[in-house]
Order: sequence, then structure tokens, then C-alpha cells
Amino acid sequence: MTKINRRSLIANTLAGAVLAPAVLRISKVHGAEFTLKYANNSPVTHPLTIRTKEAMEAIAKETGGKVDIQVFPNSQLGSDTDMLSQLRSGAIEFFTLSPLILSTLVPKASVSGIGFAWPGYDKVWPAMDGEFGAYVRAEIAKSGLVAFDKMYDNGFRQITSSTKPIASPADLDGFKIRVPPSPLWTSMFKAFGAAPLSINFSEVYSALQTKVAEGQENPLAIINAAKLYEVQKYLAKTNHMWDGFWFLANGKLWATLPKDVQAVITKHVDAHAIKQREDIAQLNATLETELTGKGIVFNAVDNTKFREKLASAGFYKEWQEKFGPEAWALLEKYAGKVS
Ligand code: X2X
Repeated sequence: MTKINRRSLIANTLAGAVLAPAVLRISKVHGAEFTLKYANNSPVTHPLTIRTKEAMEAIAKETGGKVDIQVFPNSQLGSDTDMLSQLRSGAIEFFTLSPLILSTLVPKASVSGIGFAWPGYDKVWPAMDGEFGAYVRAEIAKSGLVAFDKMYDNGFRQITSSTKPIASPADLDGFKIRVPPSPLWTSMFKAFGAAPLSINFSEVYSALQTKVAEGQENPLAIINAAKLYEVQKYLAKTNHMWDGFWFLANGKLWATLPKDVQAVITKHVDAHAIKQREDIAQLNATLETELTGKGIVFNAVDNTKFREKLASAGFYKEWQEKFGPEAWALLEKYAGKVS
């Protein structure tokens, strides 16, 4: 069992003259020496929440209850934008976030979300677990956040609509589509000719229900867990973007944790990411049938047409310049030519 040496933690902290707010809240309640918070935007039934909860239970168990990481799912503590601020200030210690939303703080983080970059998971995971992911994590580190090695999966994103099926890029013309708050998302849907609205996930269901937005785009697991089938009718299998969740820590807090505590947290958070990726893969095999049963009408698309539309709008050229040669070369090393 791991023993946490609280005295040396405090000594180190004072020596470094860094007293992160989280350390001040170290609590003896329930015998825990470290009471920390992890928050996310995902429903309680989504594999991200299920597996991170399991990870926190495993951490509590292995530390004999000394490390108590409380889980706040489903945007309980606020929108993604709010939670990112809370993570930076130390109000929460851990948070999972899409690299595209993270790009509002770490511009190069969104390079993994370029449209139609990834032919499939066989290219995604070697990249994110390899040199490409390491490059992005180094960029994240410069912002004072720590990204864990193993990313959690969100999935390949699909477009849904309440008004009409999206069969070709022309159907996106003027389409009021909700996108998460991120320059890359807005840019991509403008390149399609749509009218993107930046809305945090916490507001998506009501934005669709009230028809502020006609449609949205998300992986099947999110569409199902957030019950978006109640407020959407059609789903176009565009696979237009792969998205994941970086498991992030407040860097100052992380640095104050004893090495053995860091090791236990890292071990379980990363191991559960691998399980969570498998959960999403399994759901991808069954959710089309399940969502069809819930009233969603699926249609296949020729996604090369969508990709060509992005290319002719200058989308790839613009973002290649923004990300720069190093990031782009690493992307193409794993994904193949992206244009
Ligand atoms: O906000 C979304 O659409 C979601 C749930 O996919 C993200 O976290 C980016």
C-alpha cells in the first residue's frame, strides 16, 4: 500500500513557496489526506464517466482511502469553458477536455481534430500514444496544465439534424449547427457553408429542443448518453472528425503531490483510458441499431465530397499554416497526407 508523507509534502510546498489552493483544502474528512475534484461534461452513463469513476475508486482503494478524488460529471460544476477556468485557478484539480476546446488556451492542441485526417482508430491510437501525442502534451505543459499519457476517447463525429437529412455538403448551406466553442470547429463548418453556433455541451439539449440550432455533431456514444435522439431526427454518417478527451491536471497542484501518490493516480487513470477506448469501440458496433430503434434515421454519405468542399474552401491550407510545419508533419507521419 502507498503511504503518503504529508509532512514532507508540506515542507516541499513551503520550500517552493507554492501553496496551491487545492493543497489548502487537504482534508481529514473520511480519513482522506488528499480530497481532490475531477469534473467532466459527460452524462453519468457515458463510458468516460463510468471508467473515470472506476479509476478514482481504484485509487482510493490502493491508497487505503488517503486519496479521495470526487467525480463531478455532466457539467455539474459548469460548462467546459467554466471548468477549464476552474482547472487553471485550482478550484478543480482534474478535468477531461476535448483538444479542440483546449485550443482556446493551447492553440496547437486542436491539430488532432482536423477534418477527415484520420482514416480510422488504427491510425489514431498509435499517433496519440506516440510522438504526435507527446508533441501535443508538451504544448499543453507550457500552459501550466499536465496532460496524462493516455487519452480517453470521444469518437468519430457524425452530424444530426431535426429539420432534414444531410446527404451532401450542399445540405449544410446555411444550416444552423451547434459546434463546441473552438476556432477550428467554427472554421470547419463555415468552410462547409453552414451557420455554426458556438455553444457549450451543457446547453446543447436545450438549444436543439428550442430550435436555436437545427443540428449538432457528436459521436454516437454522446448522442445516445445525452439523449439527443429525443430532439434530433436524422443522422448523417460523416465521420468528419475524430475527437478525444485529454485527462488534465492543474500543474501546480500536481507538482505538490508526493511522487508515490502521482504514480498511483497515473497508473489507474491511464489504465482506465484503455478500457474506456474499448467501451467506445463496442458501442460503435451496436449504437446504430439502438438509435434507429429510438427513432433516428441514419444515412450514409460520400465523405470525400465533404472533404473536397473543405479543401476548395482553403480550410486545409489555412490550418496547415496556423499549426506550422512541425505539428503538421507529425500529424501526417501517422495519419497520412492531410489535404
Ligand atoms: O461538446 C461536445 O460536443 C462534446 C461532448 O463532444 C465535447 O466534449 C467536445
